[in-house]
Amino acid sequence: MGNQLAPVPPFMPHLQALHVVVVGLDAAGKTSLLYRLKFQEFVKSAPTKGFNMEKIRVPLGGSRAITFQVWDVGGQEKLRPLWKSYMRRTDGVVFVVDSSEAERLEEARVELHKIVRSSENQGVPMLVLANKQDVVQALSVAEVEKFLGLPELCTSTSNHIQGCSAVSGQGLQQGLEKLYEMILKRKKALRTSKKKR
Ligand code: G3D
Repeated sequence: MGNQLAPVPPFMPHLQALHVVVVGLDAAGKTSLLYRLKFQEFVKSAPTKGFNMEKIRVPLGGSRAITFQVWDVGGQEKLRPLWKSYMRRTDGVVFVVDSSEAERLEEARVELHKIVRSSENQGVPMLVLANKQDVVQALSVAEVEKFLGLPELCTSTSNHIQGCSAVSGQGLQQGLEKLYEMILKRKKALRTSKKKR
């Protein structure tokens, strides 16, 4: 799988390096997804254990790149201030969900809603990746979307859900393209509103 995203519009040269925080419950597949993006293959990894375990730079062609910073969420209140401070400076958020574990979707929903509602993240585009779609008993994207209550999230934050698999790579490119598009749109809107002031 390649990493050819739409070219950066010339009016946004500062967008050459985007910073995106990747969050989700432990074992959702965050590290596997990033390795898939970086190496274009599935790399077996040990589940992240709460702390900031990975920072991965994915080239997008030319001098552009997205730096992904991975955090686990849920069950470790002590770490929350730390990743919240990263969220403050991020261009976008990727929230990874394990679609094959219906019993953990409620926990994921609570964390996702906390993130979207927190003041640091107002307006920051969010891509929800319904991962592990290759697993036979995985819930469909529509089911995951409903479980997570995404349609209820009526905020200024733009969001998009994409089904994917770190094993096959399916869906990842489309998800990233959508995230990229949402980030560009927000940057453009912010610039326009600044100019008007
Ligand atoms: P984390 O970084 O979110 O903690 P990992 O999660 O990337 O370490 O993945 C946790 C487990 O899920 C790993 O298996 C990994 O191989 C598996 N996994 C990740 N993504 C997918 C996927 O898309 N499909 C399938 N079938 N499995 C996936 P183990 O066995 O090491 O726990």
